[in-house]
Amino acid sequence: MNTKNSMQLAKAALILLAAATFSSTLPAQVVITYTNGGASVYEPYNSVVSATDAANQGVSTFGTLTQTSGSALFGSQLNILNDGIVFSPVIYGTADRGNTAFSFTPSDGSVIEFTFTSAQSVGSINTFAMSGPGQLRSAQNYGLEYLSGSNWTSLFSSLNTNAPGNLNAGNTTTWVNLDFSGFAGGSLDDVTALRFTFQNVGGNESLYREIDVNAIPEPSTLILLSVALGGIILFRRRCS
Ligand SMILES: [Ca+2]
Ligand SMILES: [Ca+2]
Repeated sequence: MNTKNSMQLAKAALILLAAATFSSTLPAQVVITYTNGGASVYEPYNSVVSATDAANQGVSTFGTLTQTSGSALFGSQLNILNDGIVFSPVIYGTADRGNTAFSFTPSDGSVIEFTFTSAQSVGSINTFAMSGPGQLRSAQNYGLEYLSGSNWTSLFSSLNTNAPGNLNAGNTTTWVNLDFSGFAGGSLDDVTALRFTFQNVGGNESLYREIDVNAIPEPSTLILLSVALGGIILFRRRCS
């Protein structure tokens, strides 16, 4: 190969490397989907939600759920958010699906934090709200941040209240899905805490019923270390 060809090859390799570096540094997008049943169709009584997700009460990965700012309105309760139930006619009766006693109803600007007992690899999050017929209370709006190491990072500052089914377009959104599969490796990694900031919907009347965090624990540094040590020992044995 002559010098000119070598130079052209090197140049092409540099362009490819730059393109690869650029594409790998593009910001990942959280894909947000709003589920609704259609006009005047509300969350069914027997909603499919998880009682075993990473943030559920009694699951080993769940650390704490605390409200760090604002208040729970109308006699609502924070621990409704991770008991595995959107609504149960057996437990609550069918008289009023919009009953605030069976919800967490945050004041405008309320902040809650989930912590985990170990770093999590988060694939998706589902948030559920519920209302009685003709009410605004199933509409949702919040911002989301996550903690990795000692750094909080904002994923988005608010939901789209004009999305089909949300506040300004039918009021029947009851299920919001946050999909992190666009992130490197297909998940949002090294998450030790999540912070939700709730915004005013319908005069602070969103009746949140459940937050499901679908995640798996990160491989511990101990496992990584033992794998690395095993590799070194194997390499030395093969070389000797
Ligand atoms: Ca759950
Ligand atoms: Ca619940």
